[in-house]
Amino acid sequence: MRVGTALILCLALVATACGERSNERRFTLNGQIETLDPPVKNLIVKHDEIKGFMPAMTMPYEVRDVKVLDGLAAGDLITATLVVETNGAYLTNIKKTGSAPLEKKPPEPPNPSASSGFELLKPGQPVPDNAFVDQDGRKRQFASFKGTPVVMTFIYTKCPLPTFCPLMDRHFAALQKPLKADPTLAKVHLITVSFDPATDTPPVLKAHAKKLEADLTRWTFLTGDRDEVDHFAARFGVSVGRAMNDARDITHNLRTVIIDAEGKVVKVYTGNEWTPDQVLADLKALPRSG
Ligand SMILES: [Cu+2]
Repeated sequence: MRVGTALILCLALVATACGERSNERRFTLNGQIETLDPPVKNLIVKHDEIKGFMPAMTMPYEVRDVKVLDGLAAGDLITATLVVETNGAYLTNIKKTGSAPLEKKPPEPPNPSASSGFELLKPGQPVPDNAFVDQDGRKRQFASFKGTPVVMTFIYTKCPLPTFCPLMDRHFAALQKPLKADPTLAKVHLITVSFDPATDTPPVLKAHAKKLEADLTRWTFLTGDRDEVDHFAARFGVSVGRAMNDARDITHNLRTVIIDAEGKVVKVYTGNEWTPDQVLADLKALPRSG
């Protein structure tokens, strides 16, 4: 009897483990290490297209075990396995295949105005009053959000990497509850702007919002004319690259912005390292208005 129970338990555990593994997808990645800081479990890799998953790009990747970085250095050409899970992604089986001089290029211009003709917004400057369309297909001027502090981020719903746009979505979803619970922050509005209007039409954004259990009275999803969205996003340092042969093939960075009730920039977070707690602390530090 006891043996039987134990056996059933074992089988259940094996089944769970298998089930988890089936959510995991593995891809072969070929590229070059651009930056590697051994104490950090993070390396920046410029890599080729991963067929069926993502275009060629340069991105930060995590490793689960720093040991896999032993003997590796910036400039090394590598082949590795990219493991993509529901809520994360990491590199493993990293093998050095050679090395090459690193391409010399500034990582990101501190001010993209030179290339885009648009000045980066500084804290205290007003956010431009761009025209958008929301998840219900309604026209929305950005200025219509004045009166409450706003946390805004930029994404596209087809983003393949769980540590990029989907992480921004998860962070925003996680912010909903503490914002609602804190009377001093209850009015804060969340805005997610998609820079992929070709795919992210209002109905797609609406379905995306539903999947995230977004409370649409406090969280709005916007899109609009592609060039206008690009220009608006560029003012915060967002750069979006699209493949010549397929506009849905997108390479991008991340920016998340805190905007005060008067519609002025307070703070811009770069990358994916900010946490909901940090945003909550920064929102609490805002001077009280009305
Ligand atoms: Cu993305």
